[in-house]
Amino acid sequence: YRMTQRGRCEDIDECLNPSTCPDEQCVNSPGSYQCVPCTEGFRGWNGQCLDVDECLEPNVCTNGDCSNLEGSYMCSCHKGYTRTPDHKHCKDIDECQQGNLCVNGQCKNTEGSFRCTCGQGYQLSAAKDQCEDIDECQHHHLCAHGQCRNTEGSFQCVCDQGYRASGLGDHCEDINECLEDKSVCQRGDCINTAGSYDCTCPDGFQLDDNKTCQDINECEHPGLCGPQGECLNT
Ligand SMILES: [Ca+2]
Ligand SMILES: [Ca+2]
Ligand SMILES: [Ca+2]
Ligand SMILES: [Ca+2]
Repeated sequence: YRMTQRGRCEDIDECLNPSTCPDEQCVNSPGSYQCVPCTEGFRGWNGQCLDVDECLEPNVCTNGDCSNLEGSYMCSCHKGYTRTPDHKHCKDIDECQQGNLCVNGQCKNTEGSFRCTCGQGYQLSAAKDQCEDIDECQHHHLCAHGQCRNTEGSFQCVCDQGYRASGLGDHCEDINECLEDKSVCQRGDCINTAGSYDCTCPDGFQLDDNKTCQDINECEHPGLCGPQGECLNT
């Protein structure tokens, strides 16, 4: 206290002197004062508590942008990152846990992003977040002697008659009918051709619908064994 001009006692406000509480908040009271530490997020300066600008500190809001708040701060996170519940940090989003990415492939989480590795028959979509079926029929000369049909994750050759799909399934191969069925020309000789086969018939046989050798019934020709003979077809 101090004496006023009128002779009364008056409280001295010690807090008017900045050096009273240089690093804390100064709280004046009748006849006294108190230096009170500032709460978190504030720092004492000449008896007052001032907001700390946390955004000026290094490594605040890594992978995001820092906004200073009175007594606090907040992070706005970059793409691929999300705020922690206290809004004070940015952490990587594990996109692979979302379940709808990299379908038909494998999802690998990375810091700030993710990566799809696509299985055979699939390619990365333009947005790089999915694996799309490759339309093999559009891009390659496949299925010679047949028609290419795109399927999910693969393709199929639908072969012309006389052809069948090769072991790898990428083209159509001639069927060697002469090897598959030794009796295909019956008594004739079989000659394989591309997409078909030919039969050549021995004497006494004729080609029937170009595919089998049929015995010729010579006795159907009248007068073959003369008036006295009887014709016996063999
Ligand atoms: Ca602050
Ligand atoms: Ca990630
Ligand atoms: Ca396909
Ligand atoms: Ca053939």
